[in-house]
Amino acid sequence: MPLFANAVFAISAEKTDDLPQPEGAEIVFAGRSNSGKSSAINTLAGQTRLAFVSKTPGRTQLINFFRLSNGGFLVDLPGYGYADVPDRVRRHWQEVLSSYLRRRQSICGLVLVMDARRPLTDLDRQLLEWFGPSGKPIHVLLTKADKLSRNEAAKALQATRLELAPWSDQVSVQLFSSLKKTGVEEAERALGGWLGLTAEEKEKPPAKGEKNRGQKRLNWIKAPAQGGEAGDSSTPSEPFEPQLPAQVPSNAN
Ligand SMILES: Nc1nc2c(ncn2[C@@H]2O[C@H](COP(=O)(O)OP(=O)(O)OP(=O)(O)O)[C@@H](O)[C@H]2O)c(=O)[nH]1
Ligand SMILES: [Mg+2]
Repeated sequence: MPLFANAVFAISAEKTDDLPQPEGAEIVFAGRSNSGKSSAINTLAGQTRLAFVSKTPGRTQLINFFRLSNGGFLVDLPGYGYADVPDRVRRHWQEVLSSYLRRRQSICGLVLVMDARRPLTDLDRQLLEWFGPSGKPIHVLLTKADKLSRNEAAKALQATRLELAPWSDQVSVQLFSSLKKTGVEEAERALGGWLGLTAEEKEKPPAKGEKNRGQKRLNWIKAPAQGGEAGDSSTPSEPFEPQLPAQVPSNAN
């Protein structure tokens, strides 16, 4: 059973004021429009229509929260970099995203979703600039890996890891495909770790006369997180002053 199989839609927010009170640890999915964020959430939840997927870029226009059975959340962000958006809307989203990523204490980690064919665009780097100073973990999914040959995919992975090597304490990178369902276990390990969930292989005691004696079941169990319960948004995390790149809009005159 997928790690996030019990995820259910909780709430949508259009602007920072609409954000729900932090209740549990939030795993945020961010990335360029059409990179496959909503698809990745569906894949990790083992569902087809939890998050809205579309061929048309820019379809996720709200911050969507999906509640997990352990009290945490998966958060699907609107994509950036979609050209066909009025400036006013683009600015609005840039402000909402940067503010959410920089200030929300309950975020426990960022999943940066990038098309394996076009990783680390300027906007992806800007996102890393916004979130990096938090010191919280970042897991990169190089999605649509099925569109590359095995060799090309390995090269994309290696090149991205190399570029992000200076932040290897904070950043991990993997290949992923929602279409082929590849990379799911690796992603589950990374994200489950943030929520204090660990895979434990348990042998089911065979009932008398039961078939499949000794069949193994993979269970995800809740492990105590440091500084509080797993999924506890009160887990200590210092506020930080982000180092904003020059192109980020600021309120200064
Ligand atoms: N081949 C392939 N197609 C994918 C994969 N992941 C997503 N797609 C397709 O890419 C398109 C965009 O996927 P979404 O999951 O909606 O992308 P998104 O990042 O949520 O897009 P926005 O909400 O617009 O930011 C859809 O047509 C998906 O079917 C994948 O791993 N492989
Ligand atoms: Mg989406």
